[in-house]
Amino acid sequence: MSQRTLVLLKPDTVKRGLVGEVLSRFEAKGLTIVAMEHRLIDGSKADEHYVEHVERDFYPPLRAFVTSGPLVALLLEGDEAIEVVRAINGATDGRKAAPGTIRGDLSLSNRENLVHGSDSPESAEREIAIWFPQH
Ligand code: RTP
Ligand code: MG
Repeated sequence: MSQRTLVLLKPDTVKRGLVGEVLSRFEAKGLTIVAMEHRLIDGSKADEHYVEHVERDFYPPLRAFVTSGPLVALLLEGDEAIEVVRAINGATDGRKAAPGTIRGDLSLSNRENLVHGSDSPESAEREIAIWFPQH
């Protein structure tokens, strides 16, 4: 079933010059880029996106990280796109993520792990409304 999912190329991807590398993996898989925007977000936008995490101990440094520089927001579409993107991204902790995944190949961190992908159809709908309300 065709799905849409919200992906973020977090500020570490932009700072490290890996936007092309990461984007090309999604494109090569066959996912369609429906919308794409390069932007710097403030703390309130981060809180909205990470509403499920705002009370967690790890949230303050995560908030500082995602607002530390520009990121690239993507709206991707394709068959089973939500699960497919999370498989391409790999496990949250880059030190443990499998080789062949974005995080497994390119990140050595549990926080600066390059990408975000919606984790369910409900999350995708909520996050797409936040980042790409026109879609
Ligand atoms: P994402 O939401 O970014 O796709 O990643 P995820 O589902 O694999 O991970 P999640 O549990 O939703 O956590 C969101 C982001 O918070 C940072 N994080 N830091 N213990 C920690 O220091 C910790 N745990 C998570 C990561 O940047 C993670 O992607
Ligand atoms: Mg998540």
